[in-house]
Amino acid sequence: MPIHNADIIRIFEEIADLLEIQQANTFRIRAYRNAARTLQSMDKDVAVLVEQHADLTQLPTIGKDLAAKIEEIVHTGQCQALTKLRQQLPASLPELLKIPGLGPKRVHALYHELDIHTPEQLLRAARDGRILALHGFGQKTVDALVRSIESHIRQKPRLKLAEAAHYAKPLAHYLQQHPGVDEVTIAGSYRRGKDTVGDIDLLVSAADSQPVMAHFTHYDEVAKVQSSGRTRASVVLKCGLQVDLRVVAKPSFGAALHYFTGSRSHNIELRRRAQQRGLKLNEYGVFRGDTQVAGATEDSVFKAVGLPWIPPELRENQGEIAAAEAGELPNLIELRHLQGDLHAHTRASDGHASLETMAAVAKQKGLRYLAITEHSQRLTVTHGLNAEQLRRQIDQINALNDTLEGITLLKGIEVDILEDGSLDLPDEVLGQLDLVIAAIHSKFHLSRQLQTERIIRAMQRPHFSILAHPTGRLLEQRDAYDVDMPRVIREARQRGCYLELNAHPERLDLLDTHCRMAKAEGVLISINSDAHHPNDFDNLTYGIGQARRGWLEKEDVLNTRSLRQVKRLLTQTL
Ligand code: DGT
Ligand code: CA
Ligand code: CA
Repeated sequence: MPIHNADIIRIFEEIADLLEIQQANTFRIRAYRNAARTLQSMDKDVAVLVEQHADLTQLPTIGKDLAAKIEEIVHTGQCQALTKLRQQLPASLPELLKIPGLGPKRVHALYHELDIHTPEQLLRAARDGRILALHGFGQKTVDALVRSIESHIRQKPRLKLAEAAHYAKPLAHYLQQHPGVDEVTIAGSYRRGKDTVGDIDLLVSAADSQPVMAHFTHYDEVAKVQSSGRTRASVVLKCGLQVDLRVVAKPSFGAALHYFTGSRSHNIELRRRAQQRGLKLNEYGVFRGDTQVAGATEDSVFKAVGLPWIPPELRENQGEIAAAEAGELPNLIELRHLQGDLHAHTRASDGHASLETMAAVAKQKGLRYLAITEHSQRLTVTHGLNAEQLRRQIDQINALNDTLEGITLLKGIEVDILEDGSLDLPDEVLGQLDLVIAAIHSKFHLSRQLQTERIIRAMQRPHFSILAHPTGRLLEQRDAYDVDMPRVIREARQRGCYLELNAHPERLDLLDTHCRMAKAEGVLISINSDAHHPNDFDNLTYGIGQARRGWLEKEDVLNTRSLRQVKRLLTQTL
């Protein structure tokens, strides 16, 4: 796919933003902005000029240095200058510049004085008075700031994957109903299994695009048609979600699917690989000269550039192309590999069903074991159990297990990690359980060091088995708490305990990058539903998606083991 002027403009603007936050030389900053404006006003892609070896310094505002950068971007898709800046400053900082009332000077101060780099952190600091204490911020400024951050956060409409599925699946089904449609696939970040998506990208294969377009724009849920052409359209649904549709002919379906699945950065890398082989790769196919050599299926596209098919979840340009080349792609975990679930609640704490019901539904979902892990006493809002109540549940589960067939309940607890890193129930009762999962439910705002030490102290307790929702984030609602995850993972390896990937679609709080880190350290991950309701076992699908994005294989996941094996692995933590 060609590098468009828009791609280069984005890079130059980001460089200028970051330089401004660094308070660099104003002439340097202006040079990038002017160059961006020049590219904006051109009526063709500068990439074409580069390919014709034209002298870019003939363009207004483009000197030698910027010409070289443009060539670099066209050839490599990247810009070293930006890569370097991104290593010096958090990537989220330029977003702060978009908040009315915040210029580079203020962003600089917020970052250096208060370590603020996201709108969420900024809002927190504005509300708890830390900003007011900063030089140059009066009460009026802070009040105005709170209002603009709130509206900024509101208009950043990324949708959780599960919510997006709720709208995208029926729409895909609706399109599939049209007689002229061969195939419908949801592409984009949705297909890559990202935890949140910015919009939905639908791809349709049809011989005649026009009737499909009309069918699409007449969908009942469409609130606004933003654009509608011969083969592409863009609408906004009543729920506010944007949907982009492309209709392509069969011979191009695989190439288009690959292109619109992205990520952008993976696409650029693959296109470069095609070029090295004397091929041209774009959304219509793979071409040698004017002859199409592949493109009807994704498989054919990869094959044409000498690679095996790469699962969409890996396509983030994080080493997947090299791994494919070396024949070392991971054999990614699938839902059917899970033999059990190690985190669930019943009515005994804040769940909605009985032990019997949860066991029956888990069994029906194909699971062979289910750990019951209520909250502990400290969490009064969730009716957490005290030692006596937990002992009673242990007896109940023992009795129930005698009557169950095809599924075994494991006795557990989701015990609170207290501020000092101790656990919310005495060792004596924890020692009677099959597993102890432990989690933070309070004091989210401790410093990175204190939070990390708190968790590590908890991990060192004698009966600790699994760290539950290890970053504490709620997607689009609550930031992760600040914790040194590499250190926690190393500690888990030494201690011989495990980390949870909480599959609840609002959490998914062991990030894909953490999964990869844990895998590299040999720390097993438990993919848990955190079910509070029988329907919640379906959460596991989302946990699997996130695990796949983290390159996890069956062997890397604790609860792919048989009951016997998992019991043995849990014994080592008790
Ligand atoms: P999102 O919607 O923000 O969650 O992320 P994506 O990845 O779905 O991004 P989106 O919807 O803007 O575009 C869908 C895919 O189309 C993207 O992953 C790669 C491809 N694509 C779109 N625009 C460009 C572009 O300007 N350059 C390249 N190389 N690929 C693009
Ligand atoms: Ca998208
Ligand atoms: Ca899109």
